[in-house]
Amino acid sequence: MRVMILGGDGYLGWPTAMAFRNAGYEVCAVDNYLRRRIASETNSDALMANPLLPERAALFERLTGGEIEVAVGDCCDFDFLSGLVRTFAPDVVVHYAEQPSAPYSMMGYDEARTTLSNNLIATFNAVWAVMRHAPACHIIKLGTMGEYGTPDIDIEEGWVEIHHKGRSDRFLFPRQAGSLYHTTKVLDTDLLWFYVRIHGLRVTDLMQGPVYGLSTDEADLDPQLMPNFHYDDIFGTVVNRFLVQAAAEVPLTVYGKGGQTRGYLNIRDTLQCIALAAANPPAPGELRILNQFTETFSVNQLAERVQRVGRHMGLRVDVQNIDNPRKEMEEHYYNPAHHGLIELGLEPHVMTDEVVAAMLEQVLPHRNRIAVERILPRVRWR
Ligand code: USQ
Repeated sequence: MRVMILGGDGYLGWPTAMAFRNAGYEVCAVDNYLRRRIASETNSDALMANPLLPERAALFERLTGGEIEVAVGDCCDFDFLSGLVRTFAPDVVVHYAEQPSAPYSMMGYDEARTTLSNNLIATFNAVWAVMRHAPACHIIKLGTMGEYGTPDIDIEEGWVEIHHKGRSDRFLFPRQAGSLYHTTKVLDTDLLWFYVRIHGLRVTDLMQGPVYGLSTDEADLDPQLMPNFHYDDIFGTVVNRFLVQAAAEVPLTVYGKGGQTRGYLNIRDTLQCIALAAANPPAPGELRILNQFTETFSVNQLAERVQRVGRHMGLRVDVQNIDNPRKEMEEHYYNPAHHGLIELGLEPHVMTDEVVAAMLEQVLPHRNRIAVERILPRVRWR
């Protein structure tokens, strides 16, 4: 099997590339370093310096003997992407090549436009490149649980049966995202559904919650193979931020009341989910939607847990409720379904105190690199 990873330099893209290669797939990792560039422009560089893709791939090959092909270029450039799909002939395209930060997308016009155009055109080009050169290829697209928002009803796995005036039909579950970034993922889903309906593509759209952690089988081989780990307010996600804040003994930044509840997963489970999706493709003409998380937590529950474990390790960890920079519900109903990946064989790594302690142990050696001015929110929704 041949897998092309779009966004192969990212927090998830690089670990995914290594995991597929170790599982025996031929792998091509594609990236234009957009996230590195905008993280540097916003003073949001990752905690540890990560080598560029060719260097990472060369190191991985030295350590494992497995070759990862690297292509540096922009998925928004159709000639580049379609040429690559034609020559590499993938069986699976994993599409992560999106501007991934909700706060970045809310900074101003330029950042919003970059997010909108990058995310939608990358998806559009991936669809067209596959239709032209590899029509049987399975597209695995990373969506987000944030597409659904926080409705006051149970969230289904992508689809819902609607009964209306004595008739019924199946539709995409209603979506109402809370940032422009999350909205681009809603638009991606609509775009994919259109091309699946009309052209019979086979697509898996994974509605993923916030991911945490920095340990995978391959990343653990060498510090230079670690995923890029952000803790700033723009590219860092909440669990990773809390770990770094605890390590720096800076109060944990709970936004608002802290009742915001989301579905979380360990980075190891992201890798499992992608592997399971790839090994079990949907039929041509099917848009399969899977909710990709293993456990739900409120922000307060996460903060309590990191505080408890951090204190146990001798760290001075306080929790501070700060003015919420986002426009979101701080107390709400949240009950999303997530059966599909479990049925495919996902075995969750749940967030025990031991897991939190192990993540803190990985962060602590880097504590003198933590720039505390990147911790408090610098972007407001309004
Ligand atoms: N939050 C805090 N304190 C912080 C950081 C975040 O209370 O210091 C809160 C946020 O207000 C939010 C929740 O934690 O209610 C999650 O925020 P996040 O920054 O971890 O996640 P989010 O911005 O929603 O985006 C992240 C990824 C994105 C992915 C998404 C999944 O950056 O790529 O799509 O998680 S989900 O959240 O389910 O939409």
